Amino acid sequence: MLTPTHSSAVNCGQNIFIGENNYTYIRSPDFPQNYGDNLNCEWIIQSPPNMRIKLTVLTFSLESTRNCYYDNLSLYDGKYGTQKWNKTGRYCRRNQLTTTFSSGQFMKLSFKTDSSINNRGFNIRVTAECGGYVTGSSGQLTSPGYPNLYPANKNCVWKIRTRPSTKMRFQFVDMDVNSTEASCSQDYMILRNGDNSNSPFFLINPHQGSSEQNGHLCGSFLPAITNTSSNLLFVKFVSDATGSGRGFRLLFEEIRNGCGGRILLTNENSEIDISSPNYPNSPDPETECEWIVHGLPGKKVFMDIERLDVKYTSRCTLAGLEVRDGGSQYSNIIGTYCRDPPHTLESTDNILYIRYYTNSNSPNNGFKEGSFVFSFT
Ligand SMILES: [Ca+2]
Ligand SMILES: [Ca+2]
Repeated sequence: MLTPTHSSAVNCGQNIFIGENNYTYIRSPDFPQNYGDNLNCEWIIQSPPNMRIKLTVLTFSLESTRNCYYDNLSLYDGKYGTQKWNKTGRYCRRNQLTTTFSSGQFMKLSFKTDSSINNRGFNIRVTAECGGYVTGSSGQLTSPGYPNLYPANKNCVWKIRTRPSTKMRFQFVDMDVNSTEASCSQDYMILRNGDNSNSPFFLINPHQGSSEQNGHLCGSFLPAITNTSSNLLFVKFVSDATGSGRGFRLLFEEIRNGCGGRILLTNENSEIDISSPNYPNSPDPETECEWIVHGLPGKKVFMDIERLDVKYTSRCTLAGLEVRDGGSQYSNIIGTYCRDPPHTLESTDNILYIRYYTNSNSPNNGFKEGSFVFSFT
């Protein structure tokens, strides 16, 4: 069933697209002979939407040192299915690198060697598997092989993610999942309100009465259009050994959460309080809001920060309040604050850009989300 996408090994670095039901290999240069000195190779791998990348390590033999400083293979995962790289590891020792999945559609491998002592290198098989992060302001998710019959024995987990500070509306437009409809125990789907296997079920099975809902979906009747309570949706699809169907097609789109926006200050309305969502309670995880505040022509915009309480990190990487002297994210920065902000800030002209953000992706991670209030005069 699998067909090779390349007849021979790819060389020192390449962009690779790995399709469904295909495979290829990433090999160190000259494999199975020893690799050379002073190499710097980079491979970027992309899988189809709704799939993630699987690396299976067949051979791995580098100059082996404690911290892998001399020769190494580094792996980078594309965060949330994008090409924002998260370094996941640096490897050089035998058995140190095992079967690895990307979190979404993208992965990067970087191979570096120094000027002495070489080994055979590596031979890694690359395939695409169902599941992973699906990121976008809207999009669709389909079962493997859709609209053809889905394969047996699949277990796919997707995490759909729209932009921070939005919620999501999702809708099934096709569903043909082969199971006994009452219990959905053969082939089924599970949807959860969040991004992990502990998030609460969506109990939206149209075949099941309210007391029978078990979190499983199957059959051919479409569940109602539903909203999530954050920007995250967990979707699982399971098929057993026999009996199949077309599967499903699910559409999603983000809906605004009501944070941020444009504010016009006028003579009658010269002071406005704004705050983080849910203030004085914590906002949803991974909240991001932008405000653009316009003053009257020729008048400055003042901003009083009455209270700022966000998770402190150096450079405010996790959370903060960013203020810019102008009307966009590219305007000159006035400051980014996550502790002890100045009491008053002011614009040069009559416009101020304000961004509030937190990068906590789990509501249960134990840190206190920020809250603040400020006003303009
Ligand atoms: Ca070396
Ligand atoms: Ca089945």
